[in-house]
Amino acid sequence: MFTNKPRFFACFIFLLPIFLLAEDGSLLWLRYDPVTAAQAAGRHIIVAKPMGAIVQVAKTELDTYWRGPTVDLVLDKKMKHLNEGYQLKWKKDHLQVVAYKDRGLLYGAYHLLRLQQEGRDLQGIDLTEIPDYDVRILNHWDNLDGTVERGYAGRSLWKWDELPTAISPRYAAYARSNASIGINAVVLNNVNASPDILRPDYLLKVKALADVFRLYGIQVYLSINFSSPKVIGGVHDSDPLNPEVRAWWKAKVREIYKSIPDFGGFLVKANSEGQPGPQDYNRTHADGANMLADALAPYNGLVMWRAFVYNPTNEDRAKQAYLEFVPLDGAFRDNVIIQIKNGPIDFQPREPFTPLFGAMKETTQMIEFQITQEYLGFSNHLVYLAPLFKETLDSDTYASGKGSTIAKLTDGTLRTAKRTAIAAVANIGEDSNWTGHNFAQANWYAFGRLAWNHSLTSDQIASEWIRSTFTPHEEFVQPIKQMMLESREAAVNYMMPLGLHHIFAFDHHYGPEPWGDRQGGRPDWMPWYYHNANSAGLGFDRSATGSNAVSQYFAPLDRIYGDLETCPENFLLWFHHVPWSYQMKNGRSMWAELCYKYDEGVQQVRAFQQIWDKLESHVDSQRFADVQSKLKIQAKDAVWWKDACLLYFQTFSEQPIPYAIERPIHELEDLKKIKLKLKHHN
Ligand code: BDP
Repeated sequence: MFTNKPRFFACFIFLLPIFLLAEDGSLLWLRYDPVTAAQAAGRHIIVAKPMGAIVQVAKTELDTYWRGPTVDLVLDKKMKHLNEGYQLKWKKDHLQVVAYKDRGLLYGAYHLLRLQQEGRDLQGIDLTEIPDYDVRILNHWDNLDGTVERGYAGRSLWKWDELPTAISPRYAAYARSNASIGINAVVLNNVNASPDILRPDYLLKVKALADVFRLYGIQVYLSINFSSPKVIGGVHDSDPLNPEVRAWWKAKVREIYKSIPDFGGFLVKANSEGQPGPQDYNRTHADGANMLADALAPYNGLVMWRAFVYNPTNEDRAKQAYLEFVPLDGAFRDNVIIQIKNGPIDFQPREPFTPLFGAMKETTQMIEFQITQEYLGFSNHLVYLAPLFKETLDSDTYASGKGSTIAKLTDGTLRTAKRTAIAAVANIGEDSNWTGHNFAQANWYAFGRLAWNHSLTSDQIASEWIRSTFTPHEEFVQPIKQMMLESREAAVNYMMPLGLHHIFAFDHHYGPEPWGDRQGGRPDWMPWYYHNANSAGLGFDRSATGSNAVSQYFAPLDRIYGDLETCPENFLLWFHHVPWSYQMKNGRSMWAELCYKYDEGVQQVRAFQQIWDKLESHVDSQRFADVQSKLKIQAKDAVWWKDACLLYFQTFSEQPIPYAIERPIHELEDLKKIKLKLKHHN
């Protein structure tokens, strides 16, 4: 007996470093320790029979990981108002989770495990959680060949070639992670959709995924190609008013629901960036969306019709979605939701909100965010996105008077909706840590949490995530949280301060190229179209003297944005062409302020490096090294951005870079020669 002990300890000591080394981030925020027999003794997870498959998952999770008292999982059909939510209640000697739906019990179980993981005291707990949105959906831009458009975490999780025969264990792990933060729907494929996804052989693969996801309360949606009837259906065209086309969609939808009875619906990118759509047949977005909506209606399916539409016309790109969609207000079926990107251009580091929000009074609208960091340094830069998401959700549109925030316009408070929804483009791939950067996991987490409860603060979400993902030690949590909270503003500073936008390298969007130009290329894909630098100044004049995009905003925002003196400085160059010498509120010239902002961004990232290095002892070696090396890239990139933009804009401002800030270390001509060989798949 005694002889065993030292061996046991030796083995433990030997294994410990391996365990720490093998910390590859794959566990995400779900780091529950299984209970021991002793911990489980005397506590029960009680469920009334018969038990559905989702409730079974909830019970198994608690059976395996719950170290607290007995938990009673109760389904109460009188509690309709809870929707997919739940109540957690302390009852003398046990805890009760009450829900109206099976999913509610699952979410309640994850809530308990989260509280346990964060080390919270549950005595006397009494809370009710009801999700703010009905559909909380991730959009995967995954192609059928395994590539991911704008994906920076490896190839697609979906192994189309192996499905439906081989079911990767990661499918369930993925679904579980989503369920743990309340995500209840996913679009599997790229919005630039291949018609093949609707072929019978692919639908079998989709069904296999749906069967796994269903256990975690997740519904599957598909992006469709509007030309599918013609391309794979052998129909003469795809005109939404052609009865044959309509019949084809009806039959296709019937076929889908036969094997996937809880199928969610379709996401559609039509007449945008070269994708086919109803306008090809002189029909409207409403004609196209309603045709699909009619096919889906008998099954309670939804159409998420994207408003991300623009063409290379003389009209300011920022105005086009509004111009195309507002005249169609009221023309859409009630199972159509217009899916609108947070900003009117394209997921820039900072944009004002899209003015289409609230401008359609009789049409359901939802917001689309981008979690994947297409315009934020890919998975190399640490940028915590909750502040960006919150900034848009909390923006007051004034659509129905003061207080008409985008959150309230889309969550059913100010506009009635058959179902409300919120979407984000996923940052997930087959990398072992799922998201490429360990801190990019926080953005997936933050989206799920905000989709559930948009009044959570960025601070609360960061704190939860850090505690669950790393450690609950305050010496670690506080500085890391500060770093995360500052990181989005830092990225804006070193990339595009003061409202600058879209000055990225062509096509792949990594790194600066404010000088970028392609002979014969679309102007609305060129940086000069957006920054308009000349000897007079910098910025896009969207005021009444320019494109007048400001007029699309409700009063008083049209006036506030439209006047150089009242326009918030973080949107200055978004709405105005501003003289280099224009005096900012702090007394500096616009040129000097631009220089200081870029410099501040660089200094912020340097400070992140220091914060991280100082906390090494709190983190396992693998994740420490991963994050450390990415911060190095970010710091180098920040200097690259600063030098490229300041040296280039200086050729117009013809003024010195203020002597108080760090001097450029690059030559403009050298920076112009950088041509990264990054592929953008679509
Ligand atoms: C842009 C991306 C492009 C997407 C498009 C979209 O650059 O790859 O296809 O948005 O959202 O952000 O449709």
